[in-house]
Amino acid sequence: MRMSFRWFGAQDDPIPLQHIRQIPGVRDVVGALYDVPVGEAWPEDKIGALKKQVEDAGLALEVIESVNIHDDIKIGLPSRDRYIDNYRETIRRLGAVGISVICYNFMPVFDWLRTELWYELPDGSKTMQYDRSVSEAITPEGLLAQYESETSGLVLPGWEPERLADLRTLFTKYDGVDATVLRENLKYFLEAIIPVCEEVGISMAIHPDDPPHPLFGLPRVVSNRDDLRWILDAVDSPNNGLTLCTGSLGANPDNSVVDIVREFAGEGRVPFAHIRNIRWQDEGRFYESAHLSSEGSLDLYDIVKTFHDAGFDGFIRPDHGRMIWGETGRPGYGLYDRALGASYLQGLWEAVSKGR
Ligand code: DNO
Ligand code: MN
Repeated sequence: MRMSFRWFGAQDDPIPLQHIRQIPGVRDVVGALYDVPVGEAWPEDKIGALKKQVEDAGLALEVIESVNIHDDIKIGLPSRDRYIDNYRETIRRLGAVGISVICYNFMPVFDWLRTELWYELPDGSKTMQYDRSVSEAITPEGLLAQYESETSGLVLPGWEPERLADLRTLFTKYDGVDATVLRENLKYFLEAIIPVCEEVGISMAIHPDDPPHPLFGLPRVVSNRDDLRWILDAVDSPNNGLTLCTGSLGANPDNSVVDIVREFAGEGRVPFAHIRNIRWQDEGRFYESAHLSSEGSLDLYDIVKTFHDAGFDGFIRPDHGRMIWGETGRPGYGLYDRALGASYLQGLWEAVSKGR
């Protein structure tokens, strides 16, 4: 297991690499380029510069999160082939500098979604919350405006204003794209890129839908065990893998995260894991708790033990954390609670691996 930490780059992340380096046990950074428009091939010089920055700080860069997928690929438009070619080129260039895992998602239009970015817990910490009844009542434009005002200009990944500028047109393009079509389009994409991954030694790692159900009338096909099974079988290659995000899958109480870990990590199809906790509230509501089992609804001991017993040797990162100790900035991605998460997860791992 290699413990990693997500970093949004020198321009966008208030957390310097030097601080990440000081978190015990963290030697790997999960990074990305944030200034390349979705669909374009990532320039070699920018990839090289990112890698150099990370290495100069005494850390390693082997995991990219995310290389996002152009909506035309998800919709299945004829223009997808050009975007897929660009994606293949990006994979080759990332492979050339030693990247081994690419995280991505296949959610139409949006990435992860929360209805409350600054939900206050009884201890005064702030966290993100999701309330299904709110997401069913609000328009996507309404939510976008709320995010813009609540993040004081910080752009959340997957919510880039330029891509969302013409949200209605984008939605219209999805007319007729139901779950079956979306799935076939994912398969078409995987069939085109996995051979390149096999050539250059990269594992693709699809991130589950977050939250794991359809939104705004758009389908979602990466929400539960059967979805994951379908994706891995669609292109049955060790390079076609998962980002097993426990908080995303665990948001649906019907998903047994432990069973999902046992099955897919056991098959060696999980190159990357996001391990975090969430707390189910009443029907359709949850918030992102601290990582500890006692703070949330998922048993992180069981989850870590199952990863361990499955022989998991991929990358782990803590995922969204709370904002604590007066910290402000990017919701979910403060330094302190994620650092506590990284330490806790490593403590569990050590206990499980030494325990009898
Ligand atoms: C949610 C987070 C997401 C994730 C992207 C992957 O659980 O981990 O921001 O990174 O959806 O593409
Ligand atoms: Mn995640």
